[in-house]
Amino acid sequence: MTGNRVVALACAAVTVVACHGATPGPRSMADSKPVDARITPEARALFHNLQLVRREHVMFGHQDDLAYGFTWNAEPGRSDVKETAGAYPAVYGWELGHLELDSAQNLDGVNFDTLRGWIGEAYARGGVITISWHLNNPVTGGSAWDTTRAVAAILPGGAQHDRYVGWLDRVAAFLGSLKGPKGEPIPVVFRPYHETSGSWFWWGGRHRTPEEYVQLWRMTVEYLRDTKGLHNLLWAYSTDVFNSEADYLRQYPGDEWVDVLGFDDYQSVRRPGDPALPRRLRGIVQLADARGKIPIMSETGLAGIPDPQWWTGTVLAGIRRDPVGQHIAWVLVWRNATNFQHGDKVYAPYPGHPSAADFVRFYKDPLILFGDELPNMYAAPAAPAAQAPGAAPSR
Ligand code: BMA
Repeated sequence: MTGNRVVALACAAVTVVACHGATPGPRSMADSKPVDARITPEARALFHNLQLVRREHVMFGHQDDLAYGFTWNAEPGRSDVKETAGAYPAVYGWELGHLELDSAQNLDGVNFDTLRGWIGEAYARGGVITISWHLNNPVTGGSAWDTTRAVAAILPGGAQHDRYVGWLDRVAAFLGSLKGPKGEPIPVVFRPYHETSGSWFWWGGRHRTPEEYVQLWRMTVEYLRDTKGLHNLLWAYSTDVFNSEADYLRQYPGDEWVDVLGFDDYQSVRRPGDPALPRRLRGIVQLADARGKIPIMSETGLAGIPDPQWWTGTVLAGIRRDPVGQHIAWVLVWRNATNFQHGDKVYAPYPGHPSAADFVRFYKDPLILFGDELPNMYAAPAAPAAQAPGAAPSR
């Protein structure tokens, strides 16, 4: 949070009338609030600041940014994004898969103790933390991609329920151990059971009923929030690509159980000008605005980024194309994998990468925020309750 590129929230926070535009925004800041009534002050501030920032800007995120890059692994201070654009991302995505097994490292080889340090570092720098969880199949012990039916078995009364609760205890211990400099719990946008519309994970699509998914979600929220007392979480529901509201909401846990609405989309970004990208961005923003939630493009990317103009020509142009869709809070690209499983390659550039110059243009665009441009996301915005109902501004 340095320099004159830091954005001001004054417009969104105060001069509502002047900011009024054609786009429907959150109904009001009073209506728009986190689902946890006992949420920590920092996590509550994060929620409201995400709503304010997205009136004017879109934050850029990268998965595993500090953990490894194209040519390096676990080297302090390093980041392919920073080394290419000059700034760290605004949003840091992390992954908990295998924490449930009490493993020292996650399924991608990231050590959990080191990860705790990186999360603290990113938070201290003012970044936003979001965490996914590719947990193993609790019935077979296979991976998240083992689609043997398992959801019913971990619901209360199911044969694996106790095992699942034990897994949640480990997740709770980790999420509860994330502490800021004053000992405050670090806010986390927690995004379990993602890409649920697809059928490649055991919690997805064909492998459970929508009702079972809803029960799993609610049970998980209740256990971590109410039983384990974690109040530093914003809850992010996410599907894969969707083409209608009904499609998106098929297994939606309900407005009382979700803070953030996300979708993962690696399809509409394969070529410039695909109308599905602005259409889906518009769709998720409208869904979120109607509910007082925060819309995000929770995962995207083009493996290897073979198009040298991809950042501005496909991503930025797609975001700008729709006046509603551009109110997405963030767009996060996937990890710069070093193990090349699942067809992974880099999703963010590194110095010398063919798209590096375009990535710098993307960074410099006033719409897009990196870590050096963020307002204080963890301080309560000025008088959020005074926010009038109405529209997000046009940009
Ligand atoms: C997937 C792939 C996998 C990885 C998993 C969790 O999308 O990147 O290689 O293990 O995410 O990070």
